[in-house]
Amino acid sequence: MTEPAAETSSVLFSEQTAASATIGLVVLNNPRALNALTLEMFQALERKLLQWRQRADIACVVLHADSEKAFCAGGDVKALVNQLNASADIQTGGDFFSHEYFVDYLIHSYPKPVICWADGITMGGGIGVMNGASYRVVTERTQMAMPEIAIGLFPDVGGSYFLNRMPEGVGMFLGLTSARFNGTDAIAIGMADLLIRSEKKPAVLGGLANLPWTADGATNREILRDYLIQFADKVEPEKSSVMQRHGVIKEIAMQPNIAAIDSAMRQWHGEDQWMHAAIHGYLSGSPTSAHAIFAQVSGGRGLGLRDVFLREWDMALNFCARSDFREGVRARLIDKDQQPRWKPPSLGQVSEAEISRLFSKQHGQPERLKEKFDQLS
Ligand code: QUE
Repeated sequence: MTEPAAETSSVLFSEQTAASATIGLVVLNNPRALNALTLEMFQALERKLLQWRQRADIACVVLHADSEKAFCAGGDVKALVNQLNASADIQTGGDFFSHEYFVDYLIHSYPKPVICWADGITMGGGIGVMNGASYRVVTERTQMAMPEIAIGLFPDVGGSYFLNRMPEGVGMFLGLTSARFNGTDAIAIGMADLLIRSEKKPAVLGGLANLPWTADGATNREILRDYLIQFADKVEPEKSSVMQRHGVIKEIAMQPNIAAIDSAMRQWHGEDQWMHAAIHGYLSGSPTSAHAIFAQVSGGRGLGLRDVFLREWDMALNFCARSDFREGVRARLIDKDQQPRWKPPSLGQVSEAEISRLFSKQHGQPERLKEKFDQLS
């Protein structure tokens, strides 16, 4: 039987109970904003995921959306920037990002298997909630990107971690260009586990409650893998648009500094539409973000996930306080004039001092977030 959905209407929770276990279902339901995640949605997710984590009868959790268009376009940065502009209090940003990163980390460290059904647009903060799931499912409609450079931000939600675990140069390139990638690409670069055609979703989710669940999370993860694999398409990594271009991506992105990457981006001339769109994404993005992203990704190489989220939290607050972030959100999502006035307007004018400042801990250590992380282990 299925219990009725409850809690905030922008995230719906329900439970499906069969003989051996209960499945917890989460539906992102903010369709006017392509399911972009608000503070209230993160708070509701946190409450429910913490409850389900303690419940012996919950065998597995599913994150999905009912939309054909989007699983999740990101964090609701439009709402965030409107609030920042209205309140002048930087802790508005601190609160938003600590809830976002805590939910992401909670999913990464969840003791029960989590399925994320990432059908349609899955970008930025959507990738953040997807990435920690045990089974990241993409479909033939999945469109992914880390597009933060376009809004003067940086690929947060663990980007310092997962961009460094892609094939050589790919993470740096995707983070600097906001290039789109599809489900086949996601599997080829390690950002998804299974490609299942979207029309199979009712059958896949409908069968979950009747699997032979045990009391052990690790066993359940295996049971679930064997089940999901039956529905999956075989993916040929050589069909990946990203991996077909791995040679040129490495030539551009594997450079000792951002100035060298910038030259390589500008020197690329070709007919390839995918590369063209990617380089346009870089060239129209914030130069300050570009410089910071290089430092973020190259400096994030040795960090564990917990340290990554704590560092990104400091960065995010600095971006809220002073950077191109508000201007980028204004230009892309509020006024939609697509004419961000980046300050400074070119990479050569970005000072090292400004980049150091963006990594500084001037807003204090994220003590509260640290404590919450510690309570999970
Ligand atoms: C870059 C981004 C985001 C973006 C556009 C970018 C992002 C995000 C949204 C978004 C989309 C629709 C909405 C909304 C936000 O757009 O992270 O509130 O209704 O969430 O170029 O990083």
